[in-house]
Amino acid sequence: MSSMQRRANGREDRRDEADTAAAGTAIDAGDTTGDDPEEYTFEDVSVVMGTYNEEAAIGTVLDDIETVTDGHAEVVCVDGSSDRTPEIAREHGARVIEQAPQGYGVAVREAILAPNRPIVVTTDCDDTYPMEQLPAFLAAINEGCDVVSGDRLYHGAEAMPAFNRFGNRAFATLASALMGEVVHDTTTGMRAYRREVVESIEWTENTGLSAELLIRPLMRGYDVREHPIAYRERAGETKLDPIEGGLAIAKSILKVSLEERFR
Ligand SMILES: Nc1nc2c(ncn2[C@@H]2O[C@H](COP(=O)(O)OP(=O)(O)OP(=O)(O)O)[C@@H](O)[C@H]2O)c(=O)[nH]1
Ligand SMILES: [Mg+2]
Repeated sequence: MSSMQRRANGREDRRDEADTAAAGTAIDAGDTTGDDPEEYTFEDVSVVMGTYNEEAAIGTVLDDIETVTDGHAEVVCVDGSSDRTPEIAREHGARVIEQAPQGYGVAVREAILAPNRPIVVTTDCDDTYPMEQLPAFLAAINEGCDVVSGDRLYHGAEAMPAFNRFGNRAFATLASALMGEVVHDTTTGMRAYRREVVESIEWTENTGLSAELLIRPLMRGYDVREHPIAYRERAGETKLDPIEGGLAIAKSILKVSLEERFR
């Protein structure tokens, strides 16, 4: 039986277990060397991101992915830049899809759906997320998770601007109350997903896409687990207006949670 068939057969069981699987579990890095033919390796992984004028960070982010995955993960950038970001991405072997800048979610949705490897990992292209955690994310998928979500707030996220930290805690509280399920970080950019999860759901949000990508799978009974991660200070300029973006995210959390509840 192929690993994909084995996992598809186990899907209903995992959905039933999902109520207890949601939050705050530390995950150990497991065997990602590929010795077990039933396990996914980095050859099954696409690391994807929206990139919008990130020339200060993209080289470091792509170098880190190359080092950590030994060059085995595929990298896809959906790019709307007017600087050298796409050239640097191509020099590092990434696949670059050009797209006029239309916001975070429009780019990331395209980036998630464009490749066809069975595991997709999202990140921001600003050097805030620890690519050295990729083996732990893959190990969690191999343990049966459908979605592994990097929880930046667990370790305190000191490098995050205080306003954003407050907002992110508020979003998590709001989402937890609406879902009836405790989550700690709804707006993280670093997650791993089984492809079948992202392909089976219709995504509607833009700035709020990150929250939507957590809320809809969780409320549909997928095995979603938060994994604590460190968070670094951003390289380069933010692309998000904190007030306008924050309001859009709060609206998305409300809309998506209610849609899922009454689905
Ligand atoms: N292609 C594309 N990428 C985008 C767009 N908006 C944001 N991005 C990318 O999406 C990622 C997230 O944007 P950020 O500016 O880091 O937003 P954020 O993480 O909420 O804010 P920070 O706390 O400043 O990091 C980055 O890699 C951006 O380059 C867009 O309109 N088009
Ligand atoms: Mg960012």
